[in-house]
Amino acid sequence: MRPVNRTRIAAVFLAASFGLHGGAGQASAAKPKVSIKDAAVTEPQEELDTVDAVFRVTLSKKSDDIVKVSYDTGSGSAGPGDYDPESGRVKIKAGEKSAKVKITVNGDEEVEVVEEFGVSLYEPKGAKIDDGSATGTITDSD
Ligand SMILES: [Ca+2]
Ligand SMILES: [Ca+2]
Repeated sequence: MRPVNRTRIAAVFLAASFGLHGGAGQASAAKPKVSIKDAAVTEPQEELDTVDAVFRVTLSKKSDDIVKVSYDTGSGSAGPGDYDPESGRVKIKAGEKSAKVKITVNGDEEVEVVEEFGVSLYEPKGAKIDDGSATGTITDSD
């Protein structure tokens, strides 16, 4: 009878330990979601002038940990020259809800239609991507 009892007690103890561990896992909150918002600028008047298209990268909720996400630009009707293609990694500090990605838009003296380029998010750390693509709109000034 004794061996049987010890086995039962050990099993109950193991189940309790496992239950505690599972509870701690469930208590850790779900990751915030990260999104990038569109940006619109008017092209600078002069050929050598630039303006920043500012894309806001936001979290669905604050995080206790730093959130990092990579970004890359992609040409649409606006091509390199209209803006400076760029990639990088943006950080949102612990306790904050947003950060900015600035893309340089270049002036020229050509008459153009309204043009667009894209910014995409990938490889998030500490968050999941919700809306990972934004459009940058450049309104011509010539
Ligand atoms: Ca242009
Ligand atoms: Ca122009």
